[in-house]
Amino acid sequence: AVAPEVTVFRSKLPDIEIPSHLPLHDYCFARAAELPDAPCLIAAATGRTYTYAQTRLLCRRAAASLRVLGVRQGDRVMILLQNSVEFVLTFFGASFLGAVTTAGNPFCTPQEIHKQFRASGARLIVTQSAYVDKLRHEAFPRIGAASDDGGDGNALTVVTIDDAANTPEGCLAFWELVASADEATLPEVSISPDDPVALPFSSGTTGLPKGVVLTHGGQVSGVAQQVDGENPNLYMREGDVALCVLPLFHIFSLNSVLLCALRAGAAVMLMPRFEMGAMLEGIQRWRVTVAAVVPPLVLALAKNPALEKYDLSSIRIVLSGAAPLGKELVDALRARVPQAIFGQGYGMTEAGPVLSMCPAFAREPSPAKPGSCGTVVRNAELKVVDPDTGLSLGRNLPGEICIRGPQIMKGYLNDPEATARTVDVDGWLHTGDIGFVDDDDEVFIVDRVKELIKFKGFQVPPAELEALLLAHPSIADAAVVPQKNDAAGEVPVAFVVRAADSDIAEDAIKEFVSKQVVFYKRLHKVYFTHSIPKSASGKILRRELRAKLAAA
Ligand code: AYL
Repeated sequence: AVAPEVTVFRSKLPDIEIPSHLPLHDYCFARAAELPDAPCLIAAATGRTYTYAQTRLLCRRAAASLRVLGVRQGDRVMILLQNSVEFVLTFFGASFLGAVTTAGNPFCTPQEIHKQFRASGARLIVTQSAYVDKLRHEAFPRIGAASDDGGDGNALTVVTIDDAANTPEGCLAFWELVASADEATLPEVSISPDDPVALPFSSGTTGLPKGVVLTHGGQVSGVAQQVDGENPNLYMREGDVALCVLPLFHIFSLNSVLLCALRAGAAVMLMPRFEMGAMLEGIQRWRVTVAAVVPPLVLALAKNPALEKYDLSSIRIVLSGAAPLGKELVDALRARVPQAIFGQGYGMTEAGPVLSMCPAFAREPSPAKPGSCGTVVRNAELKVVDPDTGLSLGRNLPGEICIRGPQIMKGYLNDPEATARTVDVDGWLHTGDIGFVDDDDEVFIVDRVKELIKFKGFQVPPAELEALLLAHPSIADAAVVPQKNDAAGEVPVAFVVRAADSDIAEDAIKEFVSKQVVFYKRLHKVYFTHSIPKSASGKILRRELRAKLAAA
């Protein structure tokens, strides 16, 4: 039989040489020797600035500290922090040892944090004192130094970044460890490109959150595809200041802001949380040039009259990602930041994460249309397939977007079945996104075939909420689907079949869920129904439920 023809879309920019043999830390700090005194990290909250030489040295001391605590190559370290210098030091500290970082959202509930903690196999958590009570939940091992656990080796080591005087009982003070660490004691670690470096969690196209194994070689490739070469797709250079307000525990900020900025020799302005006044203040004070945002942030900026009071003239790039950005929204903000180029990146945690990037961000820019997610990154292949037949589609025909290249995940942690469902034998990663490529090679995302709900760019896996609902004795069956929402993009809503004789009310169900989940997973509405539509094989027919909502 003749193999069916495949239309493969490539970047308009030529492929580049990728130094994927380098460990991620060496790759990202490659310019530190040349730019020792250039600003690397700016802690917006305190105004403290760390040069490239200082940052690299502190990362190596953080590595030495982790090693003293028993962290070895291949071990997992959990970070539960808002954006901070300590986040960066821990991430690279682990990398220097060949250890793997799994970063969690500190606002999650103890149960949610515990799931990631347990699945990752971490034994050490770097956090701040405000979150330590969550780790005292019964699900976690007892907090204590490895030596005082009675010898069973099961104690949980917790390092807190607060002033030493505020270190909670049983925890260790980050800066005391770093101050007494000797980077000269760091062993030579031999790291191969295939070794894991980061373990973010994502539900992918179906089911519960899973660990996404991202390797040194993969992350080096993913960053290089954005910022390396003669004509970088996302042009950043020394002197640039990148706004880092999106959480580093999400791959967008970690990869496209932190790792890309460091590789390019730019500075990263770290903001612990989104607070409009502080953010505008920081942009003005530190002359931010590259702002990574999500659509709800664009909306908040566009609506805020206070913008007029700040000098935002330093911004030259506004990179939006993680959710669709409409033309109207861009137009609303453009007037306030007229000199900036607005564009999108399209990414997925499993894809390493970037699939396509606005070509107007390149050193030699080419235009992008409103609503487009840019063109596929260099050194990668993108195709669009019919979601039913799997056959490749040509230009302007919407289908499931697939990506292949050195940047994609190695697989899901300990889950070969889920990996095989997502990355096929030919190496194509199936995104579960519906989109098309137009005559100018620009990618447009139009829909999603996967279950995922996105609240302000945060992942809300329906399967997780459905499992919680089904555990309630008054609920016989349930399905959770996205509903369109102006402020958040999408919000999760539930269809619920009450158990026989139950008259449980909407509020009781909402509260039952709220108590167990982080804020963005809360149900916004409960619709009572007599049955959940399912396929013959028992799969929820989510499309039918979404259509019902659209009609309502
Ligand atoms: P995850 N437009 C529409 N949908 C998007 C976009 C976009 N620009 N970007 C991401 N999505 C959706 O794993 C899409 O459904 O990673 C995709 O499969 O939390 C899903 O979000 C993945 O969600 C960048 C720019 C990273 C974006 C990202 C996104 C990471 C989000 C780096 O430079």
